[in-house]
Amino acid sequence: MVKVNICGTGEPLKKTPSDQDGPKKRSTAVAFMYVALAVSVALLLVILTFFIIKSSRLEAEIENVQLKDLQMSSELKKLDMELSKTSSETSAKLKNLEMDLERQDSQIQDMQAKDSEMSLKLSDLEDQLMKVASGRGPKTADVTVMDDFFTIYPDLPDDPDWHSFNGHHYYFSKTTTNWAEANEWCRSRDSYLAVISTSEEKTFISRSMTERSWVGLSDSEAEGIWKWTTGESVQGSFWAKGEPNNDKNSEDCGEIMNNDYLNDSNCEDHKYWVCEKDFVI
Ligand SMILES: [Ca+2]
Ligand SMILES: [Ca+2]
Ligand SMILES: [Ca+2]
Repeated sequence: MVKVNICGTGEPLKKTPSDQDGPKKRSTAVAFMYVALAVSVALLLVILTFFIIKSSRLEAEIENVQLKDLQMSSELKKLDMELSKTSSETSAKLKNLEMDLERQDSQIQDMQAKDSEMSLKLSDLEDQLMKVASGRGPKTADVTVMDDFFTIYPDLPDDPDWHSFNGHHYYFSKTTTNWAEANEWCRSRDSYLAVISTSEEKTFISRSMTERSWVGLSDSEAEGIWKWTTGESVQGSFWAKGEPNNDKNSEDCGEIMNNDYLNDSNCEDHKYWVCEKDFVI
C-alpha cells in the first residue's frame, strides 16, 4: 500500500525500515507455524502408531492367555475323567480280589474238611488191613474206601484229563478261547491258569501241549509290568527273543509257545490254555 503525502505534494512517502521488515517477519512466522504444525502432526502420528502397536500386542497376549486357559481347563477335565476312571477300576479290582479271597477261603475250608474225612477213611482202611493181616477180619479189605477217595477227589490222580508233574496237576484244554474265559474256566475247577516257576515246569508244559496256550500271565494292571496271576514276577529268560513287544500296543496276556518260550499276545485272541492245581496227596 502506498502512503500519500497529506501535505498535498503528491509525492509518495518513503518506506521506513520497519515497513520493509513487516512482510519478512510475517512470512517467517507463517513458516514457523507450518513447521510447528507439521511437527505436531508427526508427533501425533507417532503417538497414534505407538498406541495401535501396543493395543494389538495386548490383544494378542489376551488371546494367548485365553487359549492357555482353555487348554488348561480341557487338560483338567481330562485328568478328572482319568482319575474317576482309575478310581472306579481300582474299586472293581479290589472287589474282585475280595471275592477271590472269599472263594479261596471257602476252598481251603472244603479241602480241610475233605482231608479230615480222608484221614478217617484211611485209618479205617488201616484197621481193616491190620485185621486181615492178623486173621481177625474178613479175607479182603473194604475196597469201597478207595472208591470214596476218588469220589472226593474226582480229578485226582486218576482223571485222565489231568497230568501230574512235580506234585502239581495240569489240564491241557481241547478247545480255544480268550484269556479271561480261560482264566475263569480254570478258577471254576479249583485251579488257575498255569503259573510257570521253573524252567523244568516250562519245558514240561510246552512239551505236553499240542498248540500254543494261554498261561496265567498278564500286564493288564500296569503296562510292561508282567506278573503271574499269583502276583509272582516272571523270569526274564522265559520270554522268547524280542518279547514281550506289546505289538500294536495291544498285547497284555501271556502265552507259552511250542518253542518252550513265552510271548505276549492280544487277550481277545482265541487260544488253547493250561490250568494248574497245587494239590499234593
Ligand atoms: Ca506252577
Ligand atoms: Ca502289554
Ligand atoms: Ca508279542
